[in-house]
Amino acid sequence: MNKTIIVSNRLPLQIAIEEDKLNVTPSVGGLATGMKSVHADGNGVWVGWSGITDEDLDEDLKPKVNEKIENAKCKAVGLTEADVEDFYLGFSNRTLWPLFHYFLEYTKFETEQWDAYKRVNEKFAEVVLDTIEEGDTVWVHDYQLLLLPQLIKDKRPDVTIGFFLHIPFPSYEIFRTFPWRQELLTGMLGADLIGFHTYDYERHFLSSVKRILRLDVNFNEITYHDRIVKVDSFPMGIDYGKFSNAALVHDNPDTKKSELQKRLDTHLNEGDDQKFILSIDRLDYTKGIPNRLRAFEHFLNTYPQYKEKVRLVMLAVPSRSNVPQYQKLKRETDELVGRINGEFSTVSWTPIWYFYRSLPFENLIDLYTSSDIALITPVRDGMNLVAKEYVATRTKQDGVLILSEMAGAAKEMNEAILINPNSLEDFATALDKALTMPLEEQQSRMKILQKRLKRYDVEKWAEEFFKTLEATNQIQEVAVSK
Ligand code: GDG
Repeated sequence: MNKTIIVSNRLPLQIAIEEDKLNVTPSVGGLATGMKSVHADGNGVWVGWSGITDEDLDEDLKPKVNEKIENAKCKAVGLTEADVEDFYLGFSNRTLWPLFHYFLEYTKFETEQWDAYKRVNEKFAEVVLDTIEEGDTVWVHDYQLLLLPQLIKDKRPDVTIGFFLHIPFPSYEIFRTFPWRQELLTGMLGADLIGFHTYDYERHFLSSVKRILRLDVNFNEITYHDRIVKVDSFPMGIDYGKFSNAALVHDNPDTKKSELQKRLDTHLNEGDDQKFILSIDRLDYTKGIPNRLRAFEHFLNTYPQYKEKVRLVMLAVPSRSNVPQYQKLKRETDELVGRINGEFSTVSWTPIWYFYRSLPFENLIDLYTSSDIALITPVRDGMNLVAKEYVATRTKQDGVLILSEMAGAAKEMNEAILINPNSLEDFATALDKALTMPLEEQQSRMKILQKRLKRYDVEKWAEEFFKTLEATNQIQEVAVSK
């Protein structure tokens, strides 16, 4: 039976070794969350790194770890400490991530790290090539593996390959600054179908292909050697049912309340017009956290009537804390929260509740369902699934989403209040508008958003991608037989 091989940097699980005991938990993050149902449904194998370096994996424990990985329908790619340092923390997160999110000032171009990137992409290729059988389809994910499609195609031209980029593809003017721009583009062109979240990212990619590689581009098809590579946009959805059902269970009076929910309820009941504004992100400079905090301060100064009436509940999930820019961001965030709380707090009110940790899924639902407003304001974001998850949990269709125009999700969520995350004025006006929005308007906006997200959920997204991949294959066969 033909299978789908999903390939991503990390496997959708985290393995911790504590005193010779293995602890396996599902990973947090957009990709893992999104692909979970696709992987569980199909006859698939997921190839990726387990999160444990070769050096940390004891020979005695190895068989046990591999068994756990295989039981989860996964196959591990072994990475050394040097690989993690130079390929992951280095090239992926200090070159490609900032460059593709328009943070040129954070972008480092180091040949040694580029070499590590090539080396690790080859390691992935080896495992994938070992796993492929005739008729299989390979679906490669994200910016850590941009060279992988061509490495597979070189050895197995018969295999159908899809590639999806989860982050923005930057405009040509940004991309052209990248020293190995040709290699990266040709690496991606090993795929038969290349998918992006939005039409803009697709357009930027095609423009780079035309101008850097000087290839023929016909609408969204690229002629590359004797093949046709199709490029399209597939806005990623969420597992809508999972979030809306969890919210329904949460709302049921018979469901036991979590400690967090009890605390939230206590504060919500303190005053009739106490409102919660929620923000959830990985602690990443692309997510616009300092801007949001400064804007919240500006809002409290501009609209002092909201003092003691609103609270910003901010969950920042630790991420890439070995990269210096993330450490700097952590310090800046801590300082801003401290300063704003110091400036405005009263004996009975703390304006910002700040959690720097990852929370279990149930607590995430507590936060989504208890918040009157979601304030999701990245300065750049490929899509942003948190915005979609918030909408899915609003069982009574109340609540307002304030969303940055710079998130890919904004393209499909016009009924949210869209703002420019660099404008303090936009923030303040949007917060005031959200806090005074009549319930009927909240509900009419929410209903449209929910209908759209429900129809185009993550399964539909994967289905559309596969359908297009299949169709691309047929174009290929026609082109070859001509
Ligand atoms: C990348 C792109 C694109 C967050 N905190 C907790 C938690 N989460 C879950 C959320 C959500 C996911 O993590 C975050 O997804 P995002 O899409 O918001 O952001 P990235 O991690 O940056 O993802 C992004 C995505 O890939 C998919 O293509 O949308 O643009 O940057 O699902 O629910 N989950 C739990 N506890 C937490 O504390 N359980």
